[in-house]
Amino acid sequence: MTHDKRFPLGVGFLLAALEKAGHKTFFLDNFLSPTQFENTDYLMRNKIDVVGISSNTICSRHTLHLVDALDELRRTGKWGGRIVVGGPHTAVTKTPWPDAVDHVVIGEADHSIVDIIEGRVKDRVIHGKRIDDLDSLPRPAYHHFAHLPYDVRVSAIRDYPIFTMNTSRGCPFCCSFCSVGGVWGSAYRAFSAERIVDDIEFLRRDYGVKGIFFREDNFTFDQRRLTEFCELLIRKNSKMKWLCESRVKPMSREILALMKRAGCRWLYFGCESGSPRMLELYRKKISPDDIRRTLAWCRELGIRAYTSWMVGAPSETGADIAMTLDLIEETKPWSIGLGVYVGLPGSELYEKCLQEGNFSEMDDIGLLYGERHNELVNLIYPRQMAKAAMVPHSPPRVARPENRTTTATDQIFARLRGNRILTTTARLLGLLQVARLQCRRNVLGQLRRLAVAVE
Ligand code: B12
Ligand code: SF4
Repeated sequence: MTHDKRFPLGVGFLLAALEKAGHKTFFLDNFLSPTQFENTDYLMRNKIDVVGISSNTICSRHTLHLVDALDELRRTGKWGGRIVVGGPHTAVTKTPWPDAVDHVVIGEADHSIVDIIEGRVKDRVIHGKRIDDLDSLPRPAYHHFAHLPYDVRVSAIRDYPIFTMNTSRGCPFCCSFCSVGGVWGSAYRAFSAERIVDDIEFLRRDYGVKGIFFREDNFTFDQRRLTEFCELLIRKNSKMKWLCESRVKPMSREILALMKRAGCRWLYFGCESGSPRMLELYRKKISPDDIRRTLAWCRELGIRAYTSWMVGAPSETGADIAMTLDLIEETKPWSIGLGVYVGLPGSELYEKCLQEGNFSEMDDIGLLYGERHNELVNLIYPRQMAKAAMVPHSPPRVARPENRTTTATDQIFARLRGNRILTTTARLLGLLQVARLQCRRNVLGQLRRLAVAVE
């Protein structure tokens, strides 16, 4: 689980919609720090009549405990409000929500949350209306977040505070390991360039923001919007520094150069693998050459590239892992994150693994784990993080089906075990990820020496 604690902007949009409609709102974030509000008189003291819980799959256990605790308050007559659940998990869960939940919203709730609060909705399960004109939405309620101890720094930029923004929804790509399609669908909708710049100006004026981190799946997808946005910032002499998540393809040197001129200092790229076969399995629609080219442009232009890579997916072999390590070594990204695959409900690869029985464990919230997940985690992550990433987090387990088709990680482990040098490389990369160390020259030199000896 990430230690990055950024504003939950989805909730921010809902708070803003409710405030615009004249409602009084309260906000607590149990991921930021456990609040235990359900064990206090918080709800009664503040006369709160609806509790909305935002849940993703990883924190869905906690959501269920919270629903239970709130229902207990109702059963004992201490509180008489309604419970509403929303967030990414509602779109992908296969488990029915307990009866104590009055409303479940699947998808975007910017409109339905107001309808629910104002009593216009009778259905229990509501499919939130897809919002095509995102510019029509009020700005997220930053005032709820700004004073709380969220992460407002990023390693790539010295100045802070850096606030997060979310300016688009939906992703037209269908990477097989990713659940965003299942949560959001593939229709890409986005704020206009003018709206983004307006919001940036607001954040600068009201919060003294020094940088913007666009936390969304694909900030650069609409290249026309991206160009307009960059040109607008340059025309206004904005000098705001910014970072975003992107893809190595489609990407061009020209657009990267424009982004740099407009203040872009850091880009996140999901590279995933150096093996063409794995990239195909992941349906990334990128090749190792696309990774090479885009990372080279970033280096040339002085844009820092954080690259994310994955091991342990079904059917991956030791040779595939070696290709990943070779590509990392060759492209020398500014920063590296190496993660172990976990199957997320709502993703194509998850469904495939489920159908084929190609997994070793399913935990109580439906996440799938590959063969020897724990060993890979131990090998790659530092101790504290490895402990948290081990499976299962809590019983019950579902046993691995007998008819599983591959033993991918058998091969990976044969490679890793049989080759101390590769093992050391993997450990080193894991440390790099967590410490978010820059790949400084000495570290890269070390990596190169290790990788040369891999085969
Ligand atoms: C920024 C971000 C983060 C930030 C901030 C998290 C946050 N709460 O916003 C940080 C860095 C903390 C983070 C952490 C993690 N994230 Co994250 N994150 C994102 C990202 C890129 C954008 C979130 C966002 O702002 N979306 C835009 C807003 C508008 O959408 P939204 O938040 O879903 O809210 C809308 C609806 O869901 C609904 N809604 C939301 N809450 C509620 C509540 C109620 C009551 C109602 C009615 C409706 C409702 O209405 C909102 C407005 O329309 C999404 C990808 C994505 N496309 O959403 C992944 C995503 C949410 N993250 C994901 C994951 C897996 C994680 C981590 C587990 C990663 C990890 N390995 O550690 C952790 C979990 C941390 C935790 N315990 O919550 C997955 C969740 C998948 C799932 N099935 O649940 C996503 C979808 C990405 C993916 N690859 O699939 N993440
Ligand atoms: S990994 Fe990124 S590009 Fe691929 S489907 Fe998910 S959000 Fe879209």
